[in-house]
Amino acid sequence: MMKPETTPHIFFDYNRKDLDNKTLLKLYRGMLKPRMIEEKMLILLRQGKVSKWFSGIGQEAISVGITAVLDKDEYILPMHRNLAVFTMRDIPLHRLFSQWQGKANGFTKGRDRSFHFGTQEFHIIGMISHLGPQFGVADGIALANKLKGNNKVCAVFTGEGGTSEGDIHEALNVASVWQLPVLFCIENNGYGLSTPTNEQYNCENLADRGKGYGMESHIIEGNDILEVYTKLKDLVESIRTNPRPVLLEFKTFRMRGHEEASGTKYVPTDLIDEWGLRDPLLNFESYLLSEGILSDEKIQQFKNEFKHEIDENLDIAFAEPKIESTEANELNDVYKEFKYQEVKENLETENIRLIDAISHGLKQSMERHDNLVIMGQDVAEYGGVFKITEGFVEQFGKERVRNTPICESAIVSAAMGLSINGFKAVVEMQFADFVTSGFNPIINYLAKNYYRWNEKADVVVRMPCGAGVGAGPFHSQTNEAWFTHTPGLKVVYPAFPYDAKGLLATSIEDPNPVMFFEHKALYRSIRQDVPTDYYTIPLGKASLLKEGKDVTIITYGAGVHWALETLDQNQEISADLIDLRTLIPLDTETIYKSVEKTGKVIILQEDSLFGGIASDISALIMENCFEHLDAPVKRVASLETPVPFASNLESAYLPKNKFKENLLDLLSY
Ligand SMILES: Cc1ncc(C[n+]2csc(CCOP(=O)(O)OP(=O)(O)O)c2C)c(N)n1
Repeated sequence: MMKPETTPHIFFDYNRKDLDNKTLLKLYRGMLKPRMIEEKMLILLRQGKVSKWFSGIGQEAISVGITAVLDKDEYILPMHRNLAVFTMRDIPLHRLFSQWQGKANGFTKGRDRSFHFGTQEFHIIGMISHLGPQFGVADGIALANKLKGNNKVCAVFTGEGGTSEGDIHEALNVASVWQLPVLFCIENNGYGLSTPTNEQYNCENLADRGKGYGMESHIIEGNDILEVYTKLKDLVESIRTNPRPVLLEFKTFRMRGHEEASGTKYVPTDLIDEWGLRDPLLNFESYLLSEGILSDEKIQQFKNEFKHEIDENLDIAFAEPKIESTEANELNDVYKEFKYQEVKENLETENIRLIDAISHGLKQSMERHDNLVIMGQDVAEYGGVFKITEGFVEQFGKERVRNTPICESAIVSAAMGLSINGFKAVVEMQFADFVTSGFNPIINYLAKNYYRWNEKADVVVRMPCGAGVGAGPFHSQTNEAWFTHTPGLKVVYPAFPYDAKGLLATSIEDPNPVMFFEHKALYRSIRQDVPTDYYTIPLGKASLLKEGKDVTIITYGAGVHWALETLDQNQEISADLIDLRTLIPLDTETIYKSVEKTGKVIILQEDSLFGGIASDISALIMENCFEHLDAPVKRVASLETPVPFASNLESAYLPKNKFKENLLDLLSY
């Protein structure tokens, strides 16, 4: 709350309510420490000892107030101006300093910068550069809290610029529909990187948007520490007993540049002066002095204490050597170690379709892992558009089989949050094509998280894919190459019911993110005898479906069935037929062994040619088996066009028909 100009040195009309002096001093010290760290960082920056700095000077009251009201085991998801969140959780300063210098005692082994890290120890989940996904991750963490029934609250931050991102809208909507206990905190500090609020949004207050989401919202004077603290304290207590999301807009101001190098030339100086009068630390200091709670000696004592702590910890960080690593070490941290446990199949089988195998496998995984949650559009009562989850709600309940709004990005982010807070998630893309709308968190969050700060992303994304069903450009793509290119993801692509069931079980067991491709044209056309109980198949092992001597055929998905058909109709061809089953990790051993035997290779892929996995397999063979080759490696793939709708155009697009011709060409080389 602002005070009329009666007391010139104190801008705010502070109301301490029933807060004791100890609490007031804790809040003061909470703001003083990050301010002093920042001032030191600005000096180090000028000396070239720190490479980049995002300043939160002038915004400390928000981080301090929120962190002070939450319990230490309640998750906070800060952004780049929330140093006080880290200091309030008592992270040893030398670890923060090491993090900023890219050293081993930081939180990312030198792999990510500044505040881009999380730490389970301190229940802080740091940002990724893309800003928006944080809100969805908070949804997932809060959903896990709700499912555990632990009455915990989770707080997540964004700047007002970030609120323009679709991820933010999606996550707010999901939180409201699911009534998730999250404090969504917008720090409205006047500017994005350089963009003022009137070029960022066109409503009076961002808190007004709460109404549109069906969500309680409040505007809070972000520089008045007592207003922040007391309002948040009441809210958090109320959310703990009545779980719900709340949208908070904190009015504040960014006193320095976006980062130090970018300056503040575009900010009118009178604005900086005006907000300087509202400095949260100096105002509160004056107030405490005027109330006799603080004295000049006490201030000096606190400052000496913090200066000593900062200097001592800086010495530790500076003394730490530069980080060293090896290629093997770096590669070793792309995936979390997963000790595959074989679950043997039972003898009883049932003759079922690919779609049934996936459904049965998924159901048995739900029975096995009571922390597994399925999320997707129309997956609950309706059973999903392909009916894979039909009957699941009756067996597992709506909490674990969740219909989602149409918002792939927020749901993938929420899956990440579930994983952080102890759950496993399977996300069903209604069609693999729609993964484009959830691309950002898959590529930037799920895939990179383990490498960045060794936190797993225990998520499987199910991808009903592929052409041959007359579904046109937006319901037919087989887009595995977008993911095989991204380190950190595993990519599984079965062609048979037996494989699909066992590989899905393993994918769900595996704590790493798995993109699980399911070919729609095979769903109902391919049957097999499949063991009735739960069993696993290891990822990264191809299967040799046929053995021959003249040529190696490498393929996966629908291609396997096209190759089988071709070989069936041309019994004279003696071929090794390799069904890859898993694209990442790729079973190069089986590939090389076969190529060394046959000397000729044809790779068949349903996706269009350029940049597909066939090209990489071809390159690997050239590099590793060149001496054994009797002919150039041949790749056969779809036309370089989008997938057309009309059936004759679609057949002409797909490589099925030209496969035989290419195979015969190769054999006669
Ligand atoms: C998706 C994405 N687009 C652009 C950027 C570049 N960028 C980083 S921070 C920023 C401004 C953020 O403004 P705001 O959310 O208001 O936070 P503030 O920095 O003001 O605290 C921009 C444009 C980014 N990191 N991610």
